Amino acid sequence: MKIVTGVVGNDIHVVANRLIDISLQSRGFEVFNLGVNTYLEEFIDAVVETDADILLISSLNGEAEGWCRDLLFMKQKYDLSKVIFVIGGNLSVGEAHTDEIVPKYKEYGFDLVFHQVDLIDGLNEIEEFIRMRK
Ligand code: B12
Repeated sequence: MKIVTGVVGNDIHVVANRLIDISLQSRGFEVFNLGVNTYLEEFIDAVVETDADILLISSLNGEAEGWCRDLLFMKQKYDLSKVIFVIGGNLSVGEAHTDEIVPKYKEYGFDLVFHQVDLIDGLNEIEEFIRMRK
């Protein structure tokens, strides 16, 4: 399966991005890693160009909300109904409850939302989600 990944907006935290790339490759995904400092439009362009099955966005500095609000609009514009949209990392600035964060990002159009979730647990859940969808 093809997966586009990267770190959204003005965020330059690169370490998790490298780990995610390596972990996804070791699980057999074909990875298109756009790296840090990537904007939503660039992610969507890459998904369309590569015909990706999954878009996995990371945010570590907590500012993803502002950069991802237009996801629903983008999804409609390009008919991305078969693509799985995932976001994870630190999804708020400062303290916030997962119970508040997850529904908010789902409203923006994400299928899976991982706020401060361990990477291995998150990737296991993504693979389970793919199995259930088939
Ligand atoms: C190193 C670091 C920096 C370096 C980054 C260098 C680089 N090029 O990578 C520098 C010094 C540049 C930096 C800058 C800033 N930083 Co900084 N930084 C860190 C630090 C100390 C470590 C981050 C790291 O690499 N961790 C190692 C990786 C492996 O772990 P991770 O990032 O947590 O990622 C894991 C999970 O989040 C998860 N994950 C990530 N993405 C996804 C996606 C999915 C789908 C899943 C399932 C899981 C997942 O898996 C990863 C592996 O386990 C953290 C504090 C900390 N101890 O974590 C702060 C931290 C991330 N930084 C923070 C902040 C605020 C900033 C600045 C805004 C500070 C400032 N005022 O300038 C700037 C922002 C710059 C920018 N434009 O983005 C905050 C974010 C707070 C928030 N979200 O509320 C933190 C948490 C520090 C803190 N406690 O306040 N930072």
